[in-house]
Amino acid sequence: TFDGNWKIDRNDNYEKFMEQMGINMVKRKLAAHDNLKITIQQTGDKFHVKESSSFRTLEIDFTLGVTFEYSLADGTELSGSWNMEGDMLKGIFNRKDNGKQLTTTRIVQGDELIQSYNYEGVDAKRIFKRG
Ligand code: MYR
Repeated sequence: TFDGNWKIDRNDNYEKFMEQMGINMVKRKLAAHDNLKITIQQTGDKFHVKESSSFRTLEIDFTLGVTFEYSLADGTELSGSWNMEGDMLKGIFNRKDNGKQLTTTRIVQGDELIQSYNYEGVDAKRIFKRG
């Protein structure tokens, strides 16, 4: 289950990923230490996610398979959806500014939530611990 409070523990290749996304160096440095916390509550195929970081606090509701809009902290707008594939959440989103695809997955492994990202050939991970 994805339910619970998750705190960022470490990143893998996240700066390269943000660079591929076109995010400038100053913002990348800040974002690499954004102190991200997410709280996930799943009810059937509906999810409620609270996100808080040094940039902002917001709450997101989505239903598996249903397209919704999501803005990144830098204002980049995405549109897409999450689906469940076995134990994995798989998200396919498109940037509204250039139409390019960003894919992301979430999986719980042991006591960690691992979120992976791919954009234009660059992969990254952010790894969260319960907290
Ligand atoms: C959620 O489930 O938390 C809300 C929807 C998330 C949509 C996709 C997230 C992609 C985040 C990419 C971060 C990139 C920073 C350059």
